Amino acid sequence: MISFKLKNSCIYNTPVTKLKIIKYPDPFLKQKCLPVISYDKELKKFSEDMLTTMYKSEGIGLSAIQVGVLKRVIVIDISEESKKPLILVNPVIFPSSSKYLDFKEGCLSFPGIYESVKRNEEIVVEYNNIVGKKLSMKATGLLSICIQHEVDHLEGIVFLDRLSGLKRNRAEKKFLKNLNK
Ligand code: QAP
Ligand code: CO
Repeated sequence: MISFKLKNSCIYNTPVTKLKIIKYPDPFLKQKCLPVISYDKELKKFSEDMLTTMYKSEGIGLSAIQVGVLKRVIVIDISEESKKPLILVNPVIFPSSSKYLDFKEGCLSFPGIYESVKRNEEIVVEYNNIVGKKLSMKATGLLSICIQHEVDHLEGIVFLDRLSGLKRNRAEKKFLKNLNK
């Protein structure tokens, strides 16, 4: 076999992959994710694959744990035409008002169920971008809810965990029943 190395070569098309989304009640989703420490091209490719997976599944948010990776990475795009992707690495949330909001949430790990969850209306999120630069932003409304939902996943928390006992049991039963259909 002849091996050689091409000089000045360039990859024009990086293949994008749709990752498999882990569904509830897989116990994998209960784990805690670890901070990202290296901002390399593998992390960049992974976050792009997460976005591809989210867009193909018609989601607005996805966390790394949902695709089997225990790293503190989330991707979000709440824009109408899927053109404003956000990649947040090692995100930390600080509620910035005492106002709350009830919103009917869904989750790509719970296809078909939607339940109303109470969350902080306004937050500041500190995070690193894809090259490891420390940034912070204020978020309100749907973006704020989505960031809180995705950061919960990094702690092994799913949205049903945020419901009261009775509502939670009802929603869980409904979801599990539809699973075997
Ligand atoms: C989390 O969830 C979220 O059941 C992201 O059949 C949701 O992208 C935060 C989805 C709402 C705030 C508000 C769910 C797609 C997508 C499904 C999602 C489904 C297809 C959920
Ligand atoms: Co979710």
